[in-house]
Order: sequence, then structure tokens, then C-alpha cells
Amino acid sequence: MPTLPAPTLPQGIRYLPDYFDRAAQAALVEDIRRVVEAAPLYTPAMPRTGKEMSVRMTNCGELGWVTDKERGYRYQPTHPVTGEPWPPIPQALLDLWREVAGHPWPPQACLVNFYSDKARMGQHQDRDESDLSAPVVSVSLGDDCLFRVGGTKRGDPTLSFRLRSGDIVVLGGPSRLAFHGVDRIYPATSTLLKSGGRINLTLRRVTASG
Ligand code: MD3
Ligand code: FE
Repeated sequence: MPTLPAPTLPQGIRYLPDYFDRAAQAALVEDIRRVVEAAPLYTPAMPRTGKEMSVRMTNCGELGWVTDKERGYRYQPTHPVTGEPWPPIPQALLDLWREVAGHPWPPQACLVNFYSDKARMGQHQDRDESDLSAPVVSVSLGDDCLFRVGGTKRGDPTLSFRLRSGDIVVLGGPSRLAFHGVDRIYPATSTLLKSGGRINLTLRRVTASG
């Protein structure tokens, strides 16, 4: 029998479409509203150039990922503007991690990315974590986006797919260091967020486990 080519997601990427139903998505949005009340979205800047990112960010968890012109990419326990500790990771996200991460330790960081209609994120690797054995678990809420993932070398062939509200992606194993980014947002493709836009949550281990 002739065989069809295997479905073409790079090894180590698990795509779980429609993982959260509408009610669960709405509850998560409420959780994130409370996080943003305690830890407001801020505009991160690239190391050295200070060029502002188009995505606004905040975090919850014991550590948060931040970047600015002077000190670059790093994890730290406090908000860069308010100086306050990050609020805790909502229980629903801790539950999600237990269900899908296949990792014995809970997440330490949850980065909250907010995309307006024009925002995008260039191709990059996530390599600011010391523990690369743990996966990254991603949750999409709100408008659809065009996500693109390649190999572990910049310039490797890439694959694009659409991420929708309620979708989960688990990035582990050989894909943990894959280049990836968000090429575009599809405005007004979801009614979940009253004023539109897209929220992406990424749950991570940061320090070597134990
Ligand atoms: C593939 N966020 O915050 S999530 C990021 O939609 C980030 O906001 C994107 O890239 C977003 O760093 C993509 C999906 C994702 C997250 C981490 C990955 C894909 C990944 C790590 C390795 C490979
Ligand atoms: Fe990333």
C-alpha cells in the first residue's frame, strides 16, 4: 500500500486544538484580568537597541520573563515597573500543566503576551531558561494568529499554522529550541475579548529542577 506522508508537525510539538471550551476560556480571561490588575501590561524593549516590542507583556508565577535596553532578556521575581512580586499562577493553569506537560515539577513562570491587531513576534528561540528538559506549554485566547515554527537553526524550513482561541501547544524534546514566532494576528476572528486582540500564555520551568 502506498503511504501518505506523516502529518508534518516538527518532532516534539504537540498541538491540542480546542482544548478549552468557551466557558473555560472565559474563566481564564477573568483570571488574567486579575493578574493584569496586580501586574500591569508593560511594553518590553529589545536589548542594546531599546527598540520597543509590539507585544505588551506581564507575568505571573515566582519568576517572570522581562527585557529592557540596559539589562536584556532575563527572569526576575518582580515586575520591572511596579517592583512588586508577580501574582500567583491561576489554579486552572497549574491544572493544565499537570495534565499536559509530562513533567514532575510545577511551572515557575507564566508569561502573558498581549497582541493588538498589528502586533507580531519575530522568529526567536526560547533559551533564557536553565531547565530545557521541561516543555513550554502555550495557551491561545482571543483572535486567531498565524504561528510559524522552524528548526533549531535560523533559516531551517518553517511550517505555518493558525492558532485559535482555546488551543494548546506543548513544545518539548527536539522542538524546545526550535525557532518560532507570530507573523500576524487575524483581527475580529474571536468574540472572547471585548476589545479584540490575542492573549498568549506560556508556562515554563526556569531553573534546574529539584
Ligand atoms: C516553539 N510566544 O512567548 S507561543 C514566547 O504566541 C512566544 O505569543 C508565542 O514565542 C505567542 O516566547 C508563541 C508557542 C511557543 C512557545 C514556546 C516555544 C512555541 C515554541 C518554544 C520552542 C518552540
Ligand atoms: Fe517564544
